[in-house]
Amino acid sequence: MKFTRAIVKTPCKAMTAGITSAELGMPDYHLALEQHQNYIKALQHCGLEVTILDADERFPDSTFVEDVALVTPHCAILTNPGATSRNQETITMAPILEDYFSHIEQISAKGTLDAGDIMCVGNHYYIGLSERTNFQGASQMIDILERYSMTGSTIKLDSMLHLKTGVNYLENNRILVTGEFIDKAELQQFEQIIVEDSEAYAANSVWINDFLITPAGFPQTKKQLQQKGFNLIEVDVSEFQKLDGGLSCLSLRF
Ligand code: CIR
Repeated sequence: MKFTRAIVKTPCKAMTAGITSAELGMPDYHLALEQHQNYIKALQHCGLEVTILDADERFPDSTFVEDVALVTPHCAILTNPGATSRNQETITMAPILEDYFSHIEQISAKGTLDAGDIMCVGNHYYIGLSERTNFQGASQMIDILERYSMTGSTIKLDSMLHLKTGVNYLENNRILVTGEFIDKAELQQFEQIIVEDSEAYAANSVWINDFLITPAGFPQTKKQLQQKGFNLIEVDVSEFQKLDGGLSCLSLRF
């Protein structure tokens, strides 16, 4: 898999009112802007051309662009985000994707889906059934994928926010995995790199073109990944963690 582009969206001041369960305090907007800049630099270091969208004060969580669309080699699929305050974020993403994709599809009500619940493994897409993504949303997604010669299947979440909150594909049949996903039957065919509970946030690391972007501040996971030979780029995203957002959520990569 080779990535050439990413789309990110500048955090807005209203991010301090974003949805969270983290109990880590309110994010510092100015520090978040700085961390976002460093995140962009990391994407560029991986060889990506990065499109930076303006902040949108109407949507506190809109910097987490990953949730509003699934981008595949054959088409882009706008989602129908499951949280009310985020549901209209797709409206601003639609015209942007038209610049890059000739086929654009959309998940519609009563299906809901956040693309943070989708993990791509080659031509196959694992879809988490979560509080944000319902069965109808996942079924619509699988139908769309199949129309474009791709496949999808579901994994039921117990308590995590999104599928990729706790499991991410690192290519070559390896997954970085924590918590409830370690024992999932659907994930047993992969070589598992297990992230201990105290560092669970680091399970959301992003493989891009033989680099692995990983959150700063998780020494056990870092050591483990280094020992396995990954080419790590650490980025401090503490202010996004305060909003339950991980590294992957901050970009669309294709
Ligand atoms: C939310 O709850 O929707 C945001 N505060 C965080 C979204 C994180 N996105 C992701 O895990 N894909």
